[in-house]
Amino acid sequence: MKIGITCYPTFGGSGVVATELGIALAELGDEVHFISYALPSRLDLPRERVHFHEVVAPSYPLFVSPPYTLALATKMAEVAAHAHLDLLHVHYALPHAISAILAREMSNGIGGGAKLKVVTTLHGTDITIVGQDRSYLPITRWGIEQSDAVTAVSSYLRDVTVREFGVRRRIEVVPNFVDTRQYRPDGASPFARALARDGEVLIVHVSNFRPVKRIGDVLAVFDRIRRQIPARLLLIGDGPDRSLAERLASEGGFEDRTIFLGNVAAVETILPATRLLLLPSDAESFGLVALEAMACGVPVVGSAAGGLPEVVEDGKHGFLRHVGDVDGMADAGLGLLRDAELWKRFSAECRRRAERDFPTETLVARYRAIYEATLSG
Ligand code: GMT
Repeated sequence: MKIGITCYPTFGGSGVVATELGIALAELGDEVHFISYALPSRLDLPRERVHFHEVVAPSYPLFVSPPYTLALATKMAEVAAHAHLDLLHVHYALPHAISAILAREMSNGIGGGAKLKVVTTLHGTDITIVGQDRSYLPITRWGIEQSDAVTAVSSYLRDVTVREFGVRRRIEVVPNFVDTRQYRPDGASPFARALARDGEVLIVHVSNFRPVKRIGDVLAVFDRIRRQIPARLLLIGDGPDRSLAERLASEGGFEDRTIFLGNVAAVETILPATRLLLLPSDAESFGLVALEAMACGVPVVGSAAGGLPEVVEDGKHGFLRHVGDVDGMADAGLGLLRDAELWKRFSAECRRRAERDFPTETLVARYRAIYEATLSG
């Protein structure tokens, strides 16, 4: 197959999943064309059968902002025509699904070829936050309805989409996946191993530092833990609430126990050096980083909300508490960190679950089956 993939090229989970999917498809013999405004953060080129097409949205004094949606649609149609694409698989509904539908309409019938198809994968805030803004809800719903196939990364996200958007069409749940050969318990780099001082445990949080991640809770949980045992907090990623995190650590007097690493492409070299991942978000549709941590044998303490319980089983791969229950999360985390045998058991269960339930091969095959059904439909 010849597949166009569009995603946000940043460090977020939707871009990571789209990139890993594209790489895996190319390894299976498909031809993959990434179409975005920058090279996806985890896409290392050159690679056989993988191409990248940069979208540039020129500015003009009359435009409020450069119309990226239109430039993207134009580029999609152009690539579809030149590379003879079978379908466009877009990750994150807005504006990618809209651009893809426009591209499909533009491409229709060009060269007498078959109609270009559009597969849309819903990832999270495209549905739970952005898509529900009244300014965007009708067009998000239209994008979902007009796509040839739609997938969601968890049952939670599918249910929210059906409930909040009132869509009746089929939405298939295809969970995210992890490459367990790359994410492994013995994969820590010397750099990562040297981050903890003698006797300290490393606790990690990875995110885009947006309000939905509840960065204040990450710091509050860590503060409670570090008062009881020697610990250090690694913060990976960047975003609007990073300065809040820096301020909270400094006001709390534990600045020297926090390390801000910023955006890191190779998180698989850091995660295995840590003992606990904190993910106390308001809601994660899936929580890809939790799965990545689990593949590295790292248990998770986070919120019993959204799709996270579909990835982390409370009491088996970590502990999930009500959103905002920082005392409960700290107690659960301490319980694990203080009991070496319990931690070992959880760690082994984490790895087992990643290998058994979220392997790349199985879930990439699910996407391929959706492509095939869409193309023959
Ligand atoms: O939706 C977002 O806020 C961004 C998106 C991303 O690009 O990181 O995250 C979502 O998609 C990920 C990949 O499917 C999921 O693992 C994250 O849970 C989800 N984020 C939220 O639901 C907050």
